Amino acid sequence: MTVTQGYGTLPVNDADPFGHEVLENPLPLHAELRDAGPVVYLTMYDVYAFARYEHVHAALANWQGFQSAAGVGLSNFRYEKPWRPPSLLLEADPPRHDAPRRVLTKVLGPRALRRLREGWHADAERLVDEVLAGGDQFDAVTSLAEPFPLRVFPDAVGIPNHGREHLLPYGDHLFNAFGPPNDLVAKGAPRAAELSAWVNAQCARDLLTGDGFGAQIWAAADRGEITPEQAPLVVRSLLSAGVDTTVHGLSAVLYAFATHPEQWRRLRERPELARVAFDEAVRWESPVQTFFRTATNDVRVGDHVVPEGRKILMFLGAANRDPRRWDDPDAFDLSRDPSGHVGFGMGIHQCVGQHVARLEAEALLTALARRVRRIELDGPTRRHHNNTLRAWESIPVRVHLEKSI
Ligand code: PQS
Repeated sequence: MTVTQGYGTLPVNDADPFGHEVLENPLPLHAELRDAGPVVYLTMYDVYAFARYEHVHAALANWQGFQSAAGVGLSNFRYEKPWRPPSLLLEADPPRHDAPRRVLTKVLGPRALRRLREGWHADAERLVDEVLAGGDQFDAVTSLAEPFPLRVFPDAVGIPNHGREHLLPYGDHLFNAFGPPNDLVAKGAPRAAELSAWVNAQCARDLLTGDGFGAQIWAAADRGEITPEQAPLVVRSLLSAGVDTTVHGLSAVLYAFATHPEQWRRLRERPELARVAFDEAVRWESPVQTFFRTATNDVRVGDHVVPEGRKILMFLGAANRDPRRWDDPDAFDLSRDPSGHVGFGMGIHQCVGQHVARLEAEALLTALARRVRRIELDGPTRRHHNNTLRAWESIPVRVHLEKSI
């Protein structure tokens, strides 16, 4: 269906991208939206959508034309009060965005992570040993993808042990809250205030250990790089965006290998492919599926105009499998170069934690590849539905062990 608007007929789609049917399997909607044209109007939410790689990439690279300060969820901060104080990174435009971003770029950069590398590899070996000691059948989500980030990341930030079970539910609600106020948001709402209060409390200077990411953010405030008022909100960004995302990214790569035995064999032959494998899984699965931008002026897209102040939904998952950009896009293939995927975003907001995520993936995959000859599905998988994240609740697997270790 199309409607007449401006210069021509604007493709229209009535689907609910946040409905359970689409969350269970978004791929058919993605193909429909990509094929409909460079921009599509979504009647259900009165928003525009980009699903082709070219246009998603171009919009993310153009922060002047497609802003974040009106929120990257459906809710437009120009008219609606955000459910929590806006993130200084995610929900900000330059120039306000830049100082907090510079601080995190350094705190989470490849150089800073070098001192964590050895410990995280040892932690991964220990976790894999523990899991395998329990037998050759386990759930890749609850035995590996959840426990590993929870074992290494909160320690690296430097928060206390008590209450860490709040991290995953907080993230789940946060990522639901970028979508419409549907049943998933309603399910999380009763605990939102309590979870938020706990997360906010962990950002105080006196709770954080002396050498973690949190303390380094406070040290940047001492140096005047950000203000002392900004420091707790920057710590909050780590606790918000650093846990669920990596859990679902690790689930994605484990699922990919459990369903592609020939790719697992390649990884075992060349464990240095672990990082490429993780990026290819991020492209293939797109753990962060969607977020919004807001047009800062009337923007022309092909024959159409997105009016100033309107929200545009970016379909990262659709862009990452756009056949106009990728050969055989549905194949999980370690021999492809996945760089340029938009699974971590693009441009000035591109995931500042991506090196942390890659280090976690590398540690876990190399530990697993050392001991496991083969990994396969061992029963029905179950998706976890979230308005933003493409997630798994359960991936039952069976492994065949390397005998010599
Ligand atoms: C924060 C940063 C990033 C924060 C959508 C949202 C996010 C990917 C997609 C995210 C959420 C929160 N990341 O700074 O609090």
